[in-house]
Amino acid sequence: MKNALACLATALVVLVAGASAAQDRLTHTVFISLVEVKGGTTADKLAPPGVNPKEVSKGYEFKPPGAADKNNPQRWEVSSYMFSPGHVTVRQGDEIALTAFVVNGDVHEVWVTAPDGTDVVPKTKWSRGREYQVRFRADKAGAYKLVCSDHAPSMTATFLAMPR
Ligand SMILES: [Cu+2]
Repeated sequence: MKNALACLATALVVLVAGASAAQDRLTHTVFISLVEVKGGTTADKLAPPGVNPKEVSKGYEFKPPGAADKNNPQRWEVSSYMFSPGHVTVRQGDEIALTAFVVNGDVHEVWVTAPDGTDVVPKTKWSRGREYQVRFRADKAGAYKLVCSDHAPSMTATFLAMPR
């Protein structure tokens, strides 16, 4: 009888702890924009890069002197596609309700991977001017990655799940 009571008390403690851990779990509503930031200068001020930025990442664009501006042969331009914000911190077990809006780039092929590399949001295409909503739970501690294959590796957003 004493053992049965001890078991019951233990079960209650586990139940209460489980309930409070579940209540602790938050849903984060995150708004992300897919954007392109641009920069440029002229070759008389700064020589263009020796390595084409497109060889560093598909997310970087480069217009060399002569191609950037027909009226200014010295002008060269660079740009980078990115998720903004690109980093979000949550706690393990939290849910992320992501709303994404495509500002720049006609199409982005995106997906979300868990820290162990499994897909938590399957590959899909996001087009300019549209808003998309996806949800996933960060069950594992570590980095969940939103990746765009068209502009990898630089067009990546990280949802870092801190261990509980
Ligand atoms: Cu992209």
